[in-house]
Amino acid sequence: MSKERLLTGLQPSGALTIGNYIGGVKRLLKYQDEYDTFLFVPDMHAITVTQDPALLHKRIKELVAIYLAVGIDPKKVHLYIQSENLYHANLSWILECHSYFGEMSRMHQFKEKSKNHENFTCGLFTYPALMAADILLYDAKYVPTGADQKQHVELARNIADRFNSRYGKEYFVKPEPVIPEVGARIRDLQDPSKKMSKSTDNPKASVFMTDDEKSIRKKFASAVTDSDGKICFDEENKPGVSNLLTLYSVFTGLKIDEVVAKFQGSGYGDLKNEVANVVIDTMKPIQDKYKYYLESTEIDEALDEGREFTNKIAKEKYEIIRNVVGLGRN
Ligand code: ATP
Ligand code: LTN
Repeated sequence: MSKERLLTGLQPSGALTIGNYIGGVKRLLKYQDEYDTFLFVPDMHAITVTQDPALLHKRIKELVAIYLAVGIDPKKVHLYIQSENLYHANLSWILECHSYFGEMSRMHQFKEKSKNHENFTCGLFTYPALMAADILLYDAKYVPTGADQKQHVELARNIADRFNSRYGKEYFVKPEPVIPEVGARIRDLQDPSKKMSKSTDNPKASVFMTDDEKSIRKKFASAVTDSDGKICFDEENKPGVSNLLTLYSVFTGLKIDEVVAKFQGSGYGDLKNEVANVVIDTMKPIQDKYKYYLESTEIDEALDEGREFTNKIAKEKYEIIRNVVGLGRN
């Protein structure tokens, strides 16, 4: 039996944090064996806000290098760049013409990102139609994302439904969002009331997957804790210490209780030091591979292959849809 299709993308909006690693990238390793997996870099989504062109090129490459370094196998996964496939934008236009201003206006991410700016782009507003195109082009059944993207996948479902019923056939597969069960949410090291995020303004707040040993140690050493000096897990009253315990737990596989027991009688300094050790031990081999891939031809080989393969599939789907809505000659 052929495998079901799963598709996802991570924006190249900055270096990945250890939060992204735990909550996003690591999951992909399991998916690549279980599903027909499409993993792409949504670079066209990135330019909905202003980008430095040279930096964007660099980040796209770095993101692919990280995927390969953690163990994404391009023999199993279709790895490609959104902008190298013109059908995404073409289908996006057709889908925009099958979506409503009202529903787009209700998207939380748009409301959030536009609220403090006078000049936001039209692309920021129509972004969910492009995301729907990314998904519907490939008949993807499952779409793993963070919780903030669930509404966009639901919109893609609604657009698919509307399109199918308007044209009287199941032209598009209705995708399902796959949101991780409330697993470990890694928190900002300087303000543990927030989640650790790659687009932070404070470099001490996030540990990046590519940070060197010295900066990882420094960042954990200056992580905000509290003044009572006791090591116990209490996310509400001791979010900083609980975050460190969570990190130790996910990086070692020990249960939280076991971690708390292990650190009884230790000070915060020991805990921070040990957390830094396990993070460094996990990241070091990934970083070595990352450096290797950045210099190798394997990134281009994987992306060329992904581009060829996905262009064929996307063209077929796009031609059907173009014809169905009455565009061009039939
Ligand atoms: P940005 O700062 O650009 O919004 P982000 O770091 O908040 O990025 P997303 O791009 O929103 O991350 O999410 C990518 C993936 O990483 C998602 O699967 C999300 O669940 C996971 N993720 C992001 N931050 C964390 C975190 N702090 N802890 C656990 N998982 C996380
Ligand atoms: N909007 C997503 C990235 C993204 C995506 C997609 C994810 C663009 N197109 C299609 C899954 C499927 C984000 O910002 N994380």
